Amino acid sequence: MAKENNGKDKKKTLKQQQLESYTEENTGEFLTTNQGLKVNDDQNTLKAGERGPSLLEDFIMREKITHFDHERIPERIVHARGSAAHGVFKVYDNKLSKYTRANFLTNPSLETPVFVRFSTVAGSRGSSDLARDARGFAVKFYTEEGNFDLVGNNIPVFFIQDAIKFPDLIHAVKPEPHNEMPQAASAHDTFWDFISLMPESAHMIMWVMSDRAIPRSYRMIEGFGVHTFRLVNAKGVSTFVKFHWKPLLGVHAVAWDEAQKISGKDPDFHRRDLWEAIENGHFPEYELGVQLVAEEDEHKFEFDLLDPTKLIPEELVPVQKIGKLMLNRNPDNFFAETEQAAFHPGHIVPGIDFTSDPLLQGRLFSYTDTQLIRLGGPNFHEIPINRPVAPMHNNQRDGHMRQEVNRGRTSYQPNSLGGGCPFQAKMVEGGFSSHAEKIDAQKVRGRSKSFFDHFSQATLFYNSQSDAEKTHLEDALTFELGKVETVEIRKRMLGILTQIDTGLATKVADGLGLQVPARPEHPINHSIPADGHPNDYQPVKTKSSVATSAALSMANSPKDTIKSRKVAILTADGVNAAHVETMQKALEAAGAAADIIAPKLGIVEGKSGKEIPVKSSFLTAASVLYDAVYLPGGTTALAGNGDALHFLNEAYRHCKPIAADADASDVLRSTWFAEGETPGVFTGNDIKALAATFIEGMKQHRFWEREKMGKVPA
Ligand code: HDE
Repeated sequence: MAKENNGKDKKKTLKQQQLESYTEENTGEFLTTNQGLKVNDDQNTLKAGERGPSLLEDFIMREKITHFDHERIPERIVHARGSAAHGVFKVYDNKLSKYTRANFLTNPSLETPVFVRFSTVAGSRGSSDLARDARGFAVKFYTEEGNFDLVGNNIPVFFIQDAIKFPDLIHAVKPEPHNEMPQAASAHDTFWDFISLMPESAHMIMWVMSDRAIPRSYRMIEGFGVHTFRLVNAKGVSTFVKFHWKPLLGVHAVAWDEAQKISGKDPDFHRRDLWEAIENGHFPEYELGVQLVAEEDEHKFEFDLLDPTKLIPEELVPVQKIGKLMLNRNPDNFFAETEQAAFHPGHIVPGIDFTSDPLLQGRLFSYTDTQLIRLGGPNFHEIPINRPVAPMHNNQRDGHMRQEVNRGRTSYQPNSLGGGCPFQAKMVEGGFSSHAEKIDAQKVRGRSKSFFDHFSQATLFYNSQSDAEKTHLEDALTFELGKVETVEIRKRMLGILTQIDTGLATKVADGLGLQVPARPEHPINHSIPADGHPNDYQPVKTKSSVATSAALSMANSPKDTIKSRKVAILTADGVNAAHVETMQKALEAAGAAADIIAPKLGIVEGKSGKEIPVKSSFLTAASVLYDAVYLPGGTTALAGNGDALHFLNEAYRHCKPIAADADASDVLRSTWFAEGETPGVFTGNDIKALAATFIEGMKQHRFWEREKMGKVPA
């Protein structure tokens, strides 16, 4: 595959240069202890005689084993499973300088190094990438004014409105405490018990039950900052902002049946996809977008900008694209970089500030706290991946694993012995100063009434989905609640669904063999505090001023490229080698990769005698690992090959584009879908024309309308 742009040849970013000073390579070197002592045998312990006991004196063995014993650190309590890459961010122009003094958002000549980590939320470090779950999208910008972390998700809203509920939410979704099952799955009683008692999660539930929760690739997800933040300009004027990432490849998902199968065939599917794309020069790209709301417009919406269970429909405030992120380098070492990266929504730079969103406020505490236990002490900012490229100088000292050797006598302020250094920076000198938000309030442990509409945007999301997306959402809810054993919880969830859409509730109830409960006149809220008056906490449904929003449906995502998609070419001896070559060339010219699959490894011999090297056999390949399938003519042998027929049937079931030479009909006749014309199945003997139609079909990603014809038993 052609390398479009080799990140390694480009000028090294400041961060890359910094990281390189910490790298180590063994090539051509002697083996040493950690003290630099050359070792002449690290395969045999020092013993009292060849058959005698090992000696305590053996410092080489002790050092090797001691280090090994301490290799593991606690995994992240959430987002434990992740993959990351280095890249760069560049803003398009200086238009945002009206709103922010952040240099990296206003200076188009700056290329800011970034490190981006994608993750699932609930599963452990070794769990499958394809779990039904939200995805983390955490970006660390190493700006010249300090690190800015945009620690977002691929879903623009969250389950809860207040950080104090986060431990409850996570305890409910994680494997159940008595038997530690199920791994990386929300389809179990404790999760739905919690959710069915938590009406504020209704909107988020629509998103995590949608196909957004089973992405095709990390390169094909959106990202959202979720909370409303502030941009602050040089005059101190603040503007509310929501951050968005939009992938250039569009937003695409897999089918749920496929996701479950990928989890077995290749649990590293997303990790591998990201790694390979970058190695092959298909650098993932995302545009950064902002929705801006003037301070004086804070209360003009039917929802509260501080409520993290709400989004701002793009129909009300358009997303302005302001810059582009490109991921162009894989990490050198997973542990040193991906695992030790410490993100924090509280890492901000001048020109960006927080709002009082109660979820964000709690996060500002949690992220440093969690690193103290996970990375082992207060000096985690000195780990190479976490170091800013901006200089660090302060009076913080000592602690476990301190790296910096601070010179001088003074580590306090004010001082005269150290010349008053380090100096505090005025705003004009780049000093950060918190936005002077006026607050005049009484202390209360409670919530604003403006947070009480839990259902309108859940309905907006549902109404904005395509027919296929609606069906997938209904199926997902039926699946998840079907795994719940406590019937009362299923019923309570149906009660919540009636408040979102009675049609949806009816379909799910039908699948569960239950009656749809009557839609309550007043929406229920089971989470009323013991000392609260029930009416004080009743959810209210406000009429949304937007009926449907195009941006909420993946069906409206750009579908104009097949770059980096994977195509399986099914072959057997006697195959039409000329057609294989033409198809392969056409696909590669469009940026896709085409793999030759055959009954066994080695080579297949074309009818012309041409030998074609085989990439995978049916034993190691699987249709779920590909985006599309091509079946050339001359493959009659596959008509009697169960693995090949399963491959085709399964690709058909998952609504993938399939191209076949007209004279491959002997094989097609043996598949489930042989009869008649169906969407996304392309046949013909003019190979160039077939390749062109196939490529156009692949741009559509999936032909979901096929599902209406019934499921293929594959
Ligand atoms: Fe997190 N979250 N979170 N979160 N979060 C963590 O920090 C937390 C929330 C998100 O790739 C932890 O370093 C609380 C929303 C991402 O390393 C922890 C609350 C959003 C990542 C933590 C939230 C996120 C984390 C675990 C509710 C989307 C992975 C390890 C108030 C905007 C970052 C760590 C990475 C990780 C706490 C809610 C995104 C425990 C208390 C909302 C992408 O600090």
